[in-house]
Amino acid sequence: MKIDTAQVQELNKRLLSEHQHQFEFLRQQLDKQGIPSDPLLANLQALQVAIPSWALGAGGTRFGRFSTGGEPSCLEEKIDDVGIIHAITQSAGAISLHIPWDIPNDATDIQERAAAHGLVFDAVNSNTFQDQPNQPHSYKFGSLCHTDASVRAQAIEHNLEVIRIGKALGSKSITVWLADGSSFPGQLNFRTAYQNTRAALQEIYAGMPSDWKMYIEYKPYEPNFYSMVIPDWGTSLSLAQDCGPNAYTLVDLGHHLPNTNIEQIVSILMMKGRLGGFHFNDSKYGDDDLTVGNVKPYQLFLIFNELIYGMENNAAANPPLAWMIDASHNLKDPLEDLIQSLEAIRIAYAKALLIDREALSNAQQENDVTRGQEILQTAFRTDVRPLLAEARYRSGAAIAPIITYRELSVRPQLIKERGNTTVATGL
Ligand code: PSV
Ligand code: MN
Repeated sequence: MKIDTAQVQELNKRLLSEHQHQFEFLRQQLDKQGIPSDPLLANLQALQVAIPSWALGAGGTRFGRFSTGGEPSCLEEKIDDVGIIHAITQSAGAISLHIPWDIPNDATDIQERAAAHGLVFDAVNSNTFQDQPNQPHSYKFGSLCHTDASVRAQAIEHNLEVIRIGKALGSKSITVWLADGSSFPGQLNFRTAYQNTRAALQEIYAGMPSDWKMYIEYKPYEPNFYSMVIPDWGTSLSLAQDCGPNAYTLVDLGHHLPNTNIEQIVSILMMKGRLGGFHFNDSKYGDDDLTVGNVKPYQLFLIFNELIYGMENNAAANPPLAWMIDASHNLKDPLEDLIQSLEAIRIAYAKALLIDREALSNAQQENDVTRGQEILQTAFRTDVRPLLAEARYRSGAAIAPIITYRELSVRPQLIKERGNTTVATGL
């Protein structure tokens, strides 16, 4: 299924006058504060976030899985689904593949299909957290950290294969997330596990084309519950530094212990020039992988505050970040959920762009704590939704994405085309 942009424009017509009224009101308010709207709109139009190929079907928990109906059953259909999101929002111009869940049969075909939707391929992700049929060695006791060199060699080769697949598609980066660790004290030697992992990552790094980046993701627990080999940003950073200049830390918002100050992590990683990218999601308790910004929108705003500060004060030459969503859930229509996530990311970004940075810096210098808080919260409490709608409208996308998605009857049509029982690969 492909969305006809003329249909989107047609639906926009009904919403246009109310939208223009709301946008004009916001524009005047911002003008009074000395904030011109056009640069904000240009920034929003430029922000593209990659959609993960594994989030297009209903997610499951270990207790069960409830299908949405019309789920994509192959990579081609996953690309079509991202194309639908992009046509409605013009802000999801990339797709991130997980291998071996999404191995293309013909890379050129797949690239052409993606290009027809205006999509490019973002980071490719390796998977050494599950055993695959006919795989000689098991990852039950780890992959890159394993005590047995032949298991490590198999996991290294898988990552090199992922790089080859990514190259054929035009990707420029690989994300490595390891489930490696231990569930019981005494199960492994921390140092040996770290050293094995470091040597393996160095081998994978050496196999990357010179214009590629490696993103090393961390996670404090799950599936291992006593120790993870890469539990935190410090471990990830040290491994990235030991690999080389093109290795970076990747921050997944769900991969922190409760109440961790993620914005501070972002700030320090950017200062070191080693923040590679983001997996956006939201959580209440752990790695819940819920819709971005639905539980902690203020935290998301504070993260964007540091991201923008980092981009504007970039002595360490931190490269442009890879923005990716990594969410999944078993209740909502995945496409609606992803549209909501995109909206939340853009709201946080737009609000953070409104922060009066000079005034904030002065307040910090003068230790005026109250003023610092007022400056942040003034930006956070501004309703920027008309700005987002205007950016979308100017890009030829929907003024109101969820309304448009529903009025176009996307899900019923997908169910008609694909049936009710298809299952998308993923977790
Ligand atoms: C692990 O929890 C993770 O965040 C990693 O990014 C995986 O590759 C992804 O989820 C998909 O399962
Ligand atoms: Mn992730």
